[in-house]
Amino acid sequence: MNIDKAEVIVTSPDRNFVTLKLTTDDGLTGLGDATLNGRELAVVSYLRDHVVPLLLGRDAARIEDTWQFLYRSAYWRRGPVTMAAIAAVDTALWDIKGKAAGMPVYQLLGGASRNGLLAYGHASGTTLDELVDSIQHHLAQGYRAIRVQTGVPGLKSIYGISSNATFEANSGVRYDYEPAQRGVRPKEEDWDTRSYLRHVPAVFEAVRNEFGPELPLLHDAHHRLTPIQAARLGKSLEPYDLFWLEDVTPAENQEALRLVRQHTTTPLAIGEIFNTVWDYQQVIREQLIDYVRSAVTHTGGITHLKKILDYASQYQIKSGMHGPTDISPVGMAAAVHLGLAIHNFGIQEYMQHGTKTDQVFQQSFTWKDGFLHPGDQPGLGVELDLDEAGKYPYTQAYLPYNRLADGTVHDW
Ligand code: GCO
Ligand code: MG
Repeated sequence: MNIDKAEVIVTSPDRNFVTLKLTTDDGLTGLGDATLNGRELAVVSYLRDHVVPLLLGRDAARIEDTWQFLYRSAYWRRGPVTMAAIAAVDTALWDIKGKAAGMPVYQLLGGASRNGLLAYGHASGTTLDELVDSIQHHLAQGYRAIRVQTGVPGLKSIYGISSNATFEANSGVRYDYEPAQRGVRPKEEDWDTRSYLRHVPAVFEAVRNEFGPELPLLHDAHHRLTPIQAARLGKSLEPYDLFWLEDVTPAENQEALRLVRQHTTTPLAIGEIFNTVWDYQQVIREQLIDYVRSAVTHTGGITHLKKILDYASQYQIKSGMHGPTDISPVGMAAAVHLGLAIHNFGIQEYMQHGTKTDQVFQQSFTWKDGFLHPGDQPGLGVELDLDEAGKYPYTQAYLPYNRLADGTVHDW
C-alpha cells in the first residue's frame, strides 16, 4: 500500500482551507487538514515543494516512521508551518489506515472512552443584552458549555465579538465569531487592559445571575495580559466558577504561568499556538495548566497530539482541543476521533462551519444535544468534493492586530 498521489487542495468556501489528499496504489484516499489561518500559502508551498516529492512511493501504513522521517530529516524543526504540514500527512495516513482496516480512526486509537464529546460554543456581545441573547441562542441550539466574550466600553472592536449581520449573511451561522478577514491588509483593532480588567468580572456576575451556577462558562484573554494582570483576572473571576480561562499571557513565555498559578484557582488553558510537546514541557511538568488547547491540525497530527495528551494525563491535565472555524472539517473530525478515544478528554471547542464549507466537505461526525461523535465510517469519515472545492479559489485574508491608544502594537 504505497502512496501513489499527493494533492494539495486550496479552497475558500466560507474561509480559506488547505487540505492534503493522499491516494494509495490500491485506490484508498486519505485527507489531512493543513490550514494555518492567515498564512495558508506558506504551508501549501512547504507541502507541494518539499514534502509531496518525499511521499510518493512510501508505504502508507508506516505512520510513525513517516512522522519521524519528515520531522527529523528536515533538520529545521518545529514551528507552525512545518508542524501543520506534518499534521496533514499524519492525519491523511490515519484516514487511510482506518479505511484499510474498515474501522473508524477512534477504534484504532483504542476505542471509545465515552459516548460523546462535550463541546462549547462561542457566545459574544458588544453589550450585555446582546451577550445574553447570544448565550440563549447557543443554549437553544443545544450547547451545554459556553465561551463568553464581551465588548469593553471605550474600545471599538475587540477579539471574540461577532459582527453578526455579516457573518450570518455570508455563512448562515448566527452569533459565531470568525477572526480572519478577507482583504489585502489586516484590520486594526484597539486595546486597553485596564478597561478590560475593570469590565469583565461584572459581565460574568451578570451572566451567572441570569443563567445560574450550573452552566460551564469559559473565557479567552487571547494572550493580552502581563502575569500579574492575569493573576488579578483569575482571582477576580473565581466567584463565577469558570471552566477555564484561556491564553491569559502571551504563549511564548511559559514561566509566566507560575506567577498566575500562585494567585488563582481559576483553571487555566493554553496551547492553541504551540506546535510540539516541547512547548508544553514545562507547563505540564510543573502543572501550570489544566487544559491542553492544541489542535491536531497545528501540532503534527494525531500521532504527536496523542503523545502530548498522554504526557498531560500523568498530571491530571485534560484536553481542550482548538476547534474554531479555521480548523477544517477534516481537522475537526481528527480531533473528535482522538477526543473520543483518550481517557483525559476535557472539552472540545466547536464552532459550526458555514453551509458552503459543509458542501465542500461531506462530514459524518454528528453534534447532538451538545455532544460530538465522530460516527462509524471507516477512517475519519470526511470526504472532499473536488468540484465544489474548485468553485472557491483562495482569497487573501489576514487576522486582525491590535494597537494601544498611543499607537503601540499590542498582542492580539
Ligand atoms: C479560539 C481562538 C481562535 C483564534 C483563531 C486564530 O480560542 O478559538 O483564540 O479564535 O483566534 O483560531 O486563527
Ligand atoms: Mg483561543
